[in-house]
Amino acid sequence: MLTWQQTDQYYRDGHTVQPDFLSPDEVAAFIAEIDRIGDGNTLAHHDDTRMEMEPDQKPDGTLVRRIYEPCQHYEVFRNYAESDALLDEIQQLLGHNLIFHYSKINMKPGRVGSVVEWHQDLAYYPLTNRDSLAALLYLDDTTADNGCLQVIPGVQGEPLLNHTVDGYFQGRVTEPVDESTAVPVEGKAGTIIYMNCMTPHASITNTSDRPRRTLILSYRAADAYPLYCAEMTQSAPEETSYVIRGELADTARFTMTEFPIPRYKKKSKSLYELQEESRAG
Ligand SMILES: O=C(O)CCC(=O)C(=O)O
Repeated sequence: MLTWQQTDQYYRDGHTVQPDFLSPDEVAAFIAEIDRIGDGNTLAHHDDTRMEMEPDQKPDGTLVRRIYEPCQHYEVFRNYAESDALLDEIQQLLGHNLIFHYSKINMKPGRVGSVVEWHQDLAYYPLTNRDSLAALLYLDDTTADNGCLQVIPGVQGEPLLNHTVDGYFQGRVTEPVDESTAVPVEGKAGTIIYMNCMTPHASITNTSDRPRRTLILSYRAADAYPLYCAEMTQSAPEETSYVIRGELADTARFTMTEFPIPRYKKKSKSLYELQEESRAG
């Protein structure tokens, strides 16, 4: 369970970290499943309903950038997302009625692993309140040089940062970000990070030879209802969401008087592609 210092840090800073949350056997089982999923896929020939490849490689390159919705497709991840060890802690942060929202695995292979630019998750999927979080589980020892998560603490209660240009959603913050306040979150394989949906975060390219694989599971309080579910809204239209503990709420809880709706200029595969297109203008 989280200590009071950790829950305090989550409410104060918008994130908290717990080392050694996964056992070495759990990490090994996840890595074995990831290897199995990726096996036989190349940039030229891969299952694009299940994964996205690193674009900067030869057609026969095998580097995967992201595995989509692992909890929907692979039992080992779904069982873990439903485990009491994890839900008991999430309940400490979000209350006892919980919705599972979505999942992904960001692979960040050595030397090429893609950059993730500053963004706030709630910008992708507006909800009626901010009781939503991502649990990020490091599956490799993770430091600045293989692209650890960076967060800006203490701003989760403030208005959403601008993520638009000309009214269209860019998937990244488009106003200046004060990176002097950013904190790198390093950790050994097995570390878990709980991060509020309003916490600005980013990670740089992997400049090391080591991969930085991260399983990301997202949950929200049952009374945090989607405000908007269009085609490109994250995991719209609620395809992957279900009550994972407790009950569905009869009432939506509103804690904001207004919230920006992400309007997309064109369809893109993922955050990576959207941010790449945005950088290219
Ligand atoms: O993998 C990372 O470093 C950040 C993940 C993230 O923000 C995302 O995939 O939305």
